[in-house]
Amino acid sequence: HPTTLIPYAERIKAHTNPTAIKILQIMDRKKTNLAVSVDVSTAAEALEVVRRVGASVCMVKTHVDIFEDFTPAFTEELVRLSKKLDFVIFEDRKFADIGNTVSLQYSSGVHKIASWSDLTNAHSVPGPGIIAGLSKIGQPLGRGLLLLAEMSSKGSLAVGGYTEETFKMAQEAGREFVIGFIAQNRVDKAELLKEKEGEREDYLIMSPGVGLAAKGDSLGQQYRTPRECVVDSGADVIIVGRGIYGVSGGEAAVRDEAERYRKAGWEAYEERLKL
Ligand code: 6AU
Repeated sequence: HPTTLIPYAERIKAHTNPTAIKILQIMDRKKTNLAVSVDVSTAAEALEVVRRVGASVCMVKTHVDIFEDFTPAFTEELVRLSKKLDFVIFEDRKFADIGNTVSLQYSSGVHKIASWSDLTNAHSVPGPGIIAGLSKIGQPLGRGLLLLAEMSSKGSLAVGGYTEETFKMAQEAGREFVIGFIAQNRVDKAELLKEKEGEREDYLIMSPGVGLAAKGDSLGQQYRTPRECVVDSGADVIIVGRGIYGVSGGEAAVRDEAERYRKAGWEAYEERLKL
């Protein structure tokens, strides 16, 4: 795939969305394609994990609706840490409703996601209105959106024609707001990429379901190694949750594990540039 042979730094010029540019700049600057998912049950614990792994990641992914103790103080502190430790914030909200509803869910409620999260994601199942509803809120703020084109879980229905139509929906919407996909493969197939005035269409592929130890969990999650994701399947960013924050051995162990995944992801990226 042509995109996978281009260094992250060189891909910056193919983007106009501020969040996409920021992600690629951070990846290049910190030598990391690792995103850590902090799916712990309290905001306090999540901030502890972020302080430990922040130096090793390009992105911190949250599910703020999991926290028992969510307050706006959490997002204030997360934003402060994102500036201090140089990472992008990704609230993994997986919007899945009509445009009008998702624009309210994105801007309002307790979480006010658009006000603090650089990046979020959405299912394509409702059709292009979901992108229009989210972009109305997020694009003026410089936010970015990923569409879920495939999932890591066993038996996922996001395959074949669904995946292809999701790619086309993103392509139709344009790259001002939709900057890539949650997927297990390069869903932006080379033959579908268009060139406009010499500018390549460039999408960021972010892959969850990554583990160096486990092969899966008891609820259908399936893991691949960083190398399988980045070299074999062409992922740009690897997303790791339990593999990092779930490691036993306390604070230092979590920090070391994040470094181990960062190295594995970066070595895989360097390997694929030589293909
Ligand atoms: O590494 P884990 O299994 O502990 O966590 C994986 C994280 C979770 C999931 O909600 C999320 O990645 N995820 C997603 C995302 C990021 O959208 C899609 C998917 O297909 N599989 C998946 O696990 O926070």
